[in-house]
Amino acid sequence: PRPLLLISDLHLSASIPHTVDAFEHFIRVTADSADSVFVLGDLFEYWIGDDMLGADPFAARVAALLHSLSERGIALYVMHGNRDFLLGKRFMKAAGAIWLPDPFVMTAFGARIVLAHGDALCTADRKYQTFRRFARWRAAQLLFLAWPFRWRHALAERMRASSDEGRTRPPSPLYDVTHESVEALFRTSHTTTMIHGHTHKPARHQEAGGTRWVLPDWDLDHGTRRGGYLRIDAEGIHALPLD
Ligand code: OKV
Ligand code: MN
Repeated sequence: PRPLLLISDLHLSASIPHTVDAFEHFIRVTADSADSVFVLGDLFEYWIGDDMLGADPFAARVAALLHSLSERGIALYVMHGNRDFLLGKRFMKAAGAIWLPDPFVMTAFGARIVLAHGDALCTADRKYQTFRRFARWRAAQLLFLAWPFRWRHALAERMRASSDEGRTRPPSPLYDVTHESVEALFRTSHTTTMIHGHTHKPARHQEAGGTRWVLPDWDLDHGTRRGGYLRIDAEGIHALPLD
């Protein structure tokens, strides 16, 4: 049986060409022998509506690249992240993807595994959780999506600029998952294995009576070579670097 591959937090945009190249290699070469590819959120740096597919050639190019997976018989599953939670039906169709709710429990090689983006687990960051509740509200989304494209683009630019300013180094524990939320997700999902991204701190933790795998973010454009993926096969779960 072929392996499952999981990635997250690529934050793709036309302004990070080396990361885009690494992603293209992953889809064309690394994933070629896989059963399926799971994207656990934040594939894109931002997403302001599926009309980006018509307005932004970069968005259309990524969707077409993803579509090559289903054409080769490789299933593609896409979960929303905190940045691209407006990815909708039109994108999923263009990418040949199946949308996954967050959290999602799957059975792989006989094991129950809970998948999540990870932002909902960062419950110490009250300010972010308030934004999340508001922006995931159906009415707020429909109102935002009804705005002209250039207004949405301008708001997104401003929000991203102010979020970059607020970034702390070293990252504050405020932006990591809390033990209580991890424990609660293990309990409610009846699992002892969890995979998520978002925190940009790739690791394998033994905690709350389970194993918690954290996916790496990708960045090959700032003098860095961050990135990688998880592979699940009959042998278990393994963290792998990019080729
Ligand atoms: C996404 C984040 C920018 C973090 C706005 C309703 C509102 C959706 C939206 C606008 C912004 C997504 C969709 C983006 C996430 C940022 C900066 C920081 C921490 C509304 C529904 F408010 F107008 F009603 N948005 N975009 N950030 O640019 O992709 O997650 S985004
Ligand atoms: Mn994220």
